[in-house]
Amino acid sequence: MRHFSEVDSTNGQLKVEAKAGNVPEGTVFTTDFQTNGRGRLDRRWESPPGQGLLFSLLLFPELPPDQLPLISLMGSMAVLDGILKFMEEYPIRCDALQAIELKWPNDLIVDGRKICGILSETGLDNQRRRFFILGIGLNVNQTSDDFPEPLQDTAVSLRMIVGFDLLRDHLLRYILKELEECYNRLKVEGSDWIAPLWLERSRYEERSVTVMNHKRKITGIVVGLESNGALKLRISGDPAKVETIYSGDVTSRCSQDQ
Ligand code: BT5
Repeated sequence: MRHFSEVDSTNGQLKVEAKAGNVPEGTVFTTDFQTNGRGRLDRRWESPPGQGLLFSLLLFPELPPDQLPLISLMGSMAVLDGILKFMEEYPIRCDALQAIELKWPNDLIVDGRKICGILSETGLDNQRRRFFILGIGLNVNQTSDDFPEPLQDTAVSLRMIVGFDLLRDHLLRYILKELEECYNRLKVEGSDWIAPLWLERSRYEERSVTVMNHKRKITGIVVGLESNGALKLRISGDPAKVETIYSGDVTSRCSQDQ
């Protein structure tokens, strides 16, 4: 584990080291502040100094490239379990944590507000081995005012849910333990369990969702996930048509009876 008090992006730094073959599988880069925290599609991840968890984990998964998105789904489940197990250590019961939900493909949300985002990146090292970087940003101790203006209505932190500050280092340890357990399961059992488990835990099946995919808005009912994690939608207005969505942003999700 390497900690930076400040860095441009933990994903960016880890990618440089991974490409050069300088770092082994399992390496974690963490920081208190990113000057250029990155989201997907050149978006930014904003986190004021010392309040969130910002880290990147290096893996060398033995999966075909089209299966790699499963690692992001696995990562979001591991982060959620890490949070829940960490909070079990606190003497106070926080039922509000049950409101944390998985959002396809890479987020955790609470009442529609984002609490965690994942940026997955791959590349080849100097021996042409494919590496995978799982970059995780989790809002921990921010108050609403700590988020920049445009995020104040769309972002939330653990502190805002439970009402008190949390020990970020301990939380990180819990999350890394969950990630390690999931990754070991992936190595032993293969990846078949990830998509069904994610679908069950997200309760996405049979729900109506709207996805923005390359500026195209697609609304439909979730009929499942492909084995590689892609979303299968029965398109609204054309029930015979099932479309597979490989990337995008879910912009709304209704329950079955809405
Ligand atoms: C993500 O992208 O959600 C992936 C974020 C990954 C961040 C981690 S931090 C450690 C590692 N190093 C990096 O440089 N990155 C990773 P995306 O789905 O594209 O969402 C980005 C959008 O989320 C932004 O455009 C904002 O609207 C919103 N956002 C930015 N910061 C946020 C925050 N702290 N909380 C909630 N939403 C945020």
